[in-house]
Amino acid sequence: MLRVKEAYRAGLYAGQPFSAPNIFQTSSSQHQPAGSEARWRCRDAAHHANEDRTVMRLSRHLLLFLPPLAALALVAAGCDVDHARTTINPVTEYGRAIQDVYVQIFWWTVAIFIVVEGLLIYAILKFRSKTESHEQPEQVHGHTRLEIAWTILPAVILIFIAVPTIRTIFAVAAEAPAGALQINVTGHQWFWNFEYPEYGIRTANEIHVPVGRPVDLHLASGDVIHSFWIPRIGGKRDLVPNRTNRITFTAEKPGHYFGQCAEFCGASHALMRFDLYADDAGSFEQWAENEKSPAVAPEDPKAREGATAFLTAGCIACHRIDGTPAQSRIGPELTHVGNRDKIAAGILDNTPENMARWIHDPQSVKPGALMAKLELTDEQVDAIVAYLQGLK
Ligand code: HEC
Ligand SMILES: [Cu+2]
Repeated sequence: MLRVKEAYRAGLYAGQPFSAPNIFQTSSSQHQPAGSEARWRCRDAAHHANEDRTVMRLSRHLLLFLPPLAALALVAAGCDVDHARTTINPVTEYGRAIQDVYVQIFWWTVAIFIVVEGLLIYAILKFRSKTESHEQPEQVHGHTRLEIAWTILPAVILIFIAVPTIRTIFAVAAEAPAGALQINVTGHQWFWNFEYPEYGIRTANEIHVPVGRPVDLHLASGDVIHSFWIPRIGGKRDLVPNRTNRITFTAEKPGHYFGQCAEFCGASHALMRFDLYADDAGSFEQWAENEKSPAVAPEDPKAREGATAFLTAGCIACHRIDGTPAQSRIGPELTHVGNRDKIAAGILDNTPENMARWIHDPQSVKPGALMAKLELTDEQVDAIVAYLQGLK
């Protein structure tokens, strides 16, 4: 009987609670004394239990490899050559303020990890079973001092995390400094319009800022809630209908920074991108000078044909080209669309082929796009493309 119990325990400890009670039942239901057959079965069960323990030991070794493998996968994922979308390499004081909190919390969690894992490993080694006995260890319930400690300690850690977090929340919500460059941003399904009141500039999907000068973004929405996010500049901040939110930052390094709407806003939310260029002061002024001038009437005959088609085919219902009768602001501003690197809110390179494809069938590029698909001949589209590409 003792052996049966042992086998039962062995089976149970090997994670086999079902096989062992079976043996127990067989031997008792048949009212057999610990006879030969029962003993044979028990030995068999103990043997299986041993085998199971070997398997478990093996799988435990395999488990040991999991953390390094996961770490390797993470490192490999970090090897992405395109760092345009990283938040941990900020180029503004705004981004750095957020990064600083992130780094502080990171080190707090590293310390907590080391302490907790250290205690765990210590306990595993110190209190592991040193004999083959499978007796239950002494069970401990309640330890007032320990319970007080593990309630107070996390509270203290939370305070250490909360103080810099709240301080940063207030710091990044501060008013823009005097002399900041104001840019009004309007999010639409699924593109961005930008307005520079100081320069009288209106543009879309491509935003230029001068390095070293504070920028004061006024964020509004034309329809639903969007979120302005340029990972390397900082963010995110929502664009809420009937409300103006603000972001202020100073770009510290010239460069091209990738932006993306960060709040689900409908079918093509993932295709609502934009680009920020931080220019040195000279090239910013040059860009601004060009942007604020009205569109120049084309001379090339095909482009002239395109200009007429643009005004008559229905495009003016939604688009604005400064210096022409097209003055609607439902769609993106097109006054200098030929100068932009991308079209369709960062989705397509601004090539004549892509622009023709877009005008022919916007919804095939961007599901649900709110630009009308007009019935135009290939010649009309080619002429319009020649016109728009010439709007430098
Ligand atoms: C019903 C309104 C509407 C009409 C009509 C319309 N568009 Fe658009 N257009 C839009 C909207 C909205 C977008 C932005 C789509 C997006 O990116 O999601 C757009 C985007 C564009 C873009 C890309 C701009 C950029 O910077 O991303 C071009 C080019 C364009 N339209 C040209 C035209 C031409 C040419 C016509 C006439 C054949 C036309 N549109 C007619 C609403 C319209
Ligand atoms: Cu959006």
